[in-house]
Amino acid sequence: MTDVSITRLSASTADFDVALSKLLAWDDSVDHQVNESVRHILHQVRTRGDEAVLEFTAKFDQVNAGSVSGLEVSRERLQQALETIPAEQKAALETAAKRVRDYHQRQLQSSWQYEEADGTVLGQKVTPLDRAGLYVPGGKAAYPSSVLMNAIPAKVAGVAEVIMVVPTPGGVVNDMVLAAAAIAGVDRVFTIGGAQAVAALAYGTDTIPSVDKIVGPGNIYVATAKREVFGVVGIDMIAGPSEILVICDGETDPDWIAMDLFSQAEHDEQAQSILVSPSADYLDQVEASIRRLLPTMERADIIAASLNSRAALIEVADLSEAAKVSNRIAPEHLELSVADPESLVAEIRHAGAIFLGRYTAEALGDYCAGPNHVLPTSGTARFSSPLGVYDFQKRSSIIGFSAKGASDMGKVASVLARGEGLTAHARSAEYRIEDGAE
Ligand code: HSO
Ligand code: ZN
Repeated sequence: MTDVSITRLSASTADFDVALSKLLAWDDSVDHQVNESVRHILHQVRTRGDEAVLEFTAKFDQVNAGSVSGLEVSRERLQQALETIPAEQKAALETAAKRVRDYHQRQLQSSWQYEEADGTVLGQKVTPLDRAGLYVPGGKAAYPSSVLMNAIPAKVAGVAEVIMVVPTPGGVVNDMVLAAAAIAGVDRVFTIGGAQAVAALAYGTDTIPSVDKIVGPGNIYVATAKREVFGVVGIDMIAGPSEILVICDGETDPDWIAMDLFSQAEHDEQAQSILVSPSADYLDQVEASIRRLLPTMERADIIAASLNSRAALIEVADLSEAAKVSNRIAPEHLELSVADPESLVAEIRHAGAIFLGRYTAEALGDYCAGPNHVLPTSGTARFSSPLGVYDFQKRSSIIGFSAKGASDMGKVASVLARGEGLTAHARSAEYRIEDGAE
């Protein structure tokens, strides 16, 4: 069924706020059944290690390996995948990887230090994580581009070991995913998935080393497992369905905008595509394009379901009001398909990635622009940022007092410590107070 009926809203109506809130809500209700089975899997892997990983992999993926080492993909196999995929795919992956690497290089943070007049030294030491785990979904959702987007920032940060897990239901391996892993410099790959893979990465087994942080998208079982192991290891964000919001002044080819909306809608029935424009006539034109183009789409069913349940065409008074609506939504992807995107971007406060001008299709950002395609969804761009090198670096504070500094600050610390009733703290600081300085 590829019939569409898309929600139409106007920012000038009294019930706009209520209608918008309704549009943005999506069903992320917890599934107790899933929670329970994830907890069981985590416990089994934590206590029984490799043995449990093997059992769950046989049960869920129908892959029977004699040992977990048998589920590791050799470096030769990764290299072979790289050499056997079509030359055009290899070249595209390499171009994308280079651009992603160049962009992320600029995010590298370095350590810093400064000295106060009395010789006291303060600073921040930046170090990469030792090990990161990268979850790659199996089957149709196995995106080679996501391998690049997750692994390259880790490598740029200086993470010594990136360990990738990818389920291979029925033993089917995606060569483009393996090729992307080779290009991105992934160190080890295991063909395991689901909550059992998350557990193995979090707790470690005899064969699979434990990591410090787990990143990468996954289904409800993977997301639930990541939430559960958070604290034992770090995790990236838990991504919701993809979203795109386009602000258009009414001058871009409506077919282009229709296809941009489709590009996120085709990810998932729950994906959200929104067009905001000051021209009601233009909204009609894009809607006509949507109807005409939809039957030509391979994933028409998913697109139709997404558009019918979560899309909207929103009329606003002007581009400033469009920016306000967008800020309220805080979309994952925001296209400014207008004549002067630079001046409009000044009004944008919350968005995962901002695409400037009519030529900048969001799809370019998904693959090869350079910035990361792992972005905050569901309004979380209000307080969070794209995945980046900084997610794989951490900071240690550096504090070094001179004798004079220890004496001066010792007096301050002593007063505060005694105020808190912590005598050992106070006396520890007081030992370092120079008598002469009293
Ligand atoms: N748009 C997705 C990323 C992606 N697109 C991967 C294509 N492949 C993130 O919202
Ligand atoms: Zn995409």
